[in-house]
Amino acid sequence: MASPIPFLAAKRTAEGASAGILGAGLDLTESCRSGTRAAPRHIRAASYGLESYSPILERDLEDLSVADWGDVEVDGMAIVTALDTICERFADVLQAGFGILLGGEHTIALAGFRAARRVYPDAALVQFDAHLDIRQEYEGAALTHATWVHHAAEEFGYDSIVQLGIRSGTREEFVRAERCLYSSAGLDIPPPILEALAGRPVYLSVDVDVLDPGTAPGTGCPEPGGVTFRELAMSLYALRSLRVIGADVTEVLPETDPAHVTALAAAKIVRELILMFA
Ligand SMILES: [Mn+2]
Repeated sequence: MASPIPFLAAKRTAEGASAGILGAGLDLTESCRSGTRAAPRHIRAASYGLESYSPILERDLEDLSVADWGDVEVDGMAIVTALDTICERFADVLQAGFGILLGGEHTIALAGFRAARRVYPDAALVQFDAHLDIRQEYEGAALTHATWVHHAAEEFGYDSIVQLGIRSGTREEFVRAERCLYSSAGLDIPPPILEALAGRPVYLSVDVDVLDPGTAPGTGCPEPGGVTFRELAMSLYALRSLRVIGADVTEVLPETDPAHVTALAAAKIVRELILMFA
């Protein structure tokens, strides 16, 4: 396991922290290319390139206490055990306060959402992603980065799931996604859906491939036609009224990330999420 690099002003211990970061470099089921296991380290390293202050939010990480919980060791584990292990550790992070899970492949979002539901039984999932990820199975496997939303829906109900930025999936996936509380190519949540979420704890899952490959080329399954960083950031700011209790940022692939811009985008998303919700 790579030794954790503190995120900006992060402390090493969880005590008294208002937010916690946990790395989960799961890298088992990628279909396009692997390498996401290195992502948590690269995202933490990229955070050194950012100011701790957000001029849009007018808040500073230095006014908060962020704990770095290190990385979950998942090397050599089968997928079921790996997800259980991530869920256990992340539930501890969420018990302590607002939590960020750093991927790793997007499958970790199932562990993240399970942990969220364990701590907050009524939690809803808001997914930013180019892909629906709602296949029933993928290449003969049940638990993969392309099927995790199907599992989340079966375990916790389609009415707990909102999908944004979607621009890829099979015909069957798009039919199944109609059962979700909301599923859209757009990034905005319509007022009635926002209202439905307003009374519930919310877990956010951000796959960096929701961004256009021109903005975030370093990802496992880049999908043309995505949004700019600014557009994604604006839609995250629009969630400020919600009670977001945790989030993941997944699918950074360092080896295809020229100039580390994708890791940098992920780090900035993490900063803004902590400043908004911790
Ligand atoms: Mn995706």
